[in-house]
This record gives sequence, structure tokens and C-alpha cells, in this order.
Amino acid sequence: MTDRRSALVTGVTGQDGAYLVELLLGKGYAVHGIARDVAAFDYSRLGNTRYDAGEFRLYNCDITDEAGLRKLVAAIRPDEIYNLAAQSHVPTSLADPRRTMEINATAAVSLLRMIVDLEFQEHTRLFQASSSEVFGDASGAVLTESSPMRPCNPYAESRYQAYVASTRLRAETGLFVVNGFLFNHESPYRSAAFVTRKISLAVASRARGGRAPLRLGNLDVRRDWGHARDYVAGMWLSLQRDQPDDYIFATGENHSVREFVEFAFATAGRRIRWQGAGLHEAGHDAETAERLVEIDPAFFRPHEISATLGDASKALQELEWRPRTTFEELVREMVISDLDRTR
Ligand code: F7E
Repeated sequence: MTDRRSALVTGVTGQDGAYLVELLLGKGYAVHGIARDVAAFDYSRLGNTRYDAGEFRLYNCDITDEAGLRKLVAAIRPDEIYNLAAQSHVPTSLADPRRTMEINATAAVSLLRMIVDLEFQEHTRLFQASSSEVFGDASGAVLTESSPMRPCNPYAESRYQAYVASTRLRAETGLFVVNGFLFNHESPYRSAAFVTRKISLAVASRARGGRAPLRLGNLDVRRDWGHARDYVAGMWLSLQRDQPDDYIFATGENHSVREFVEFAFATAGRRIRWQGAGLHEAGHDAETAERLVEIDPAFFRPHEISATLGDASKALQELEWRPRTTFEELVREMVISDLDRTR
């Protein structure tokens, strides 16, 4: 690789990895992507970005393989590291808290330590992907960087631990590490394990004749949903500052799962009429009376966060970051992408 700026992106095969690689290549970086299975990297996600073997490299490495990761970090000596590797699904963290902790906390902390041990802290800056989940259920309060943190599931606990360790190491060693408290961010690349993509895929499946109703949990939880493309821009901006700090990335607007469902089906020309209540509620096509949505208790969570809402004014003031995509544009893009894909 040449003397261009270099970035190491962990978890490169995920949704955020795709957008971040595109952004960094567009800025002329030498990008080194690592993941457990780089064969899963989907080059079509890079869109029209120009890249060649000299600028973009992929490496197979599990983030929990400390020795393997250390070898790579030492050899690459990256200017920037974006730690996006994570077990990021809340229900999976309830089923497998140990693995969630290993990936999201233990491996993240050892990556930070590694930079210090290699004496790279004068040179290498690190973005640590954190989450609005660390704040727990704040009963719809508008969250800022100084809001109390009350994690209420293993996923949130793991993110919280990585946050605590990174701020401590920052104070102790001068390491340039930024925590980004990312609120829900979605796109056509989102995995179907998350509710937004589950909905957009169901709308597309219905449009091509599928008959199975979409089965969902709590329709009335509200999330501050933004577009992943906007959030990776914030990650990059946060590493360009003179001093490291922590930032909320959010839209400042929230919507219910119910609204997401209604808007997604409306994009495909269907209006939903809700009937019944509680577990017996169902969404029907207002014209044809077909049953489109039903409730499945399996998707309810033990400690649900009823609403999230973030205040990103610090990122706006210090990074000049703002979300560009509206809720309506996000839903439309996801649904249209799935309709096109299945056509
Ligand atoms: O759930 C409700 C569910 O799984 C959103 C991750 O990126 O954002 C994400 O975490 C809401 C929850 O995302 C279904 O109960 C209803 O209230 O799409 P989700 P999440 O758990 O909010 C945070 C910020 C992260 O950091 C995470 O890594 O939707 N919901 N019915 C459902 N959720 C799912 N998955 N499936 C349902 O059928």
C-alpha cells in the first residue's frame, strides 16, 4: 500500500462496514477490512466507488483472536481504527450473554490495550461503536452524552463495559478513542433479524404474492431511527478532531414500530386497518381485508425499552454532523430496495 492514510475496519461485512468502506475509499484511504468471514463481503455494496487491490484489502480474523488481531494491527499500523465488530442483536445477547460480552467488551478492550502496548497511541485513533442501549429505558427522555447509563440487557452491558474501559484508558494513556452512542440506524443492508428490515422484506414478499402475515412483537415501542450512511459519516468526522470525545448520533425524532409498518406497506400501495387489541391485534389490508400483520409474543422482550430519543447537538456543534435522511426517506428506500431485489 502507498503512503495514503490508512484505516482498519473491524466487522467490515456488516451494514455499517459497507457504508464506511465506501466513504473511506471515496476519501482516498487505504482500507483494511477484517471480519470472521470476509468471503461474506459483498462488493456490490460498494456501489460506484472506485477501488483496487492497492487500496482495499480484506483479512479473515475473528475479533476475539487476540494474537491474530495484534499481528494485523502491528503490521498495518493504521491511522484510524473503526471497531464495528459486534454481536449487536439484543435477543441473541439474552440467549448468549457470554459470547456477546467476549465480542463487544473483552475484545474491544483488548484492542484498545493493544494500541497502547504497541505504543501506537500517538499515531492511531480509534472509533468505538457504542449504542443508545447503554442508557436503558429512560422513559422517552431526550438523551445526551451526560444522561445516566442504566443498561438493561447483556448487549447493553457489554457496550457499557467497553465504554467505561475506553474512557478510563483515554484518561490514563492519552489514547485517542471516541465512543459513538449510535441510535438505531438502518438501511437496505440491515440484517433481517432487526425489525425494520424484517418489515421491508415482508412488504416485498407480500407484493410478489406471499400470503404469510408478518409476525411482530410490541408495535408501540418507539425508536429514534436514522440511516446508517449518515451515521458512518459521523464516525469519520469524530476522528478528525484535535481532541477525542464521545458523541450521540441520533435524529432527534422517534417513531413507533406501528408507524414503520404503516408507512412501509403504504410505500407498496397498501393501507392498514388495525383491529383487535393486545396479543389479538392484527393489521388488515383496508381494501381487501387480507391479514397482513399479527402479533407474536415470541418477539416481546423481558426488559423492553419503550422509547429512545437522542439529542445530537454536541455532534452538530463540534463535528458539524447532522442526519440527512428523514424517516420517510429511510423507510421508502428500504422497501423499494427489497421490492426491486425480489422483482
Ligand atoms: O428492535 C421491537 C423490539 O431488533 C427495535 C441494534 O442495532 O439498535 C438496535 O437494537 C424495536 C425493539 O433493534 C419485533 O422489541 C417489535 O423495541 O430492530 P431491533 P434494537 O433492539 O432497538 C440499538 C441502538 C443497537 O445498538 C443494537 O445493536 O422493535 N420489535 N417486533 C421487534 N424487533 C425485532 N427484532 N423483531 C420483531 O419482530
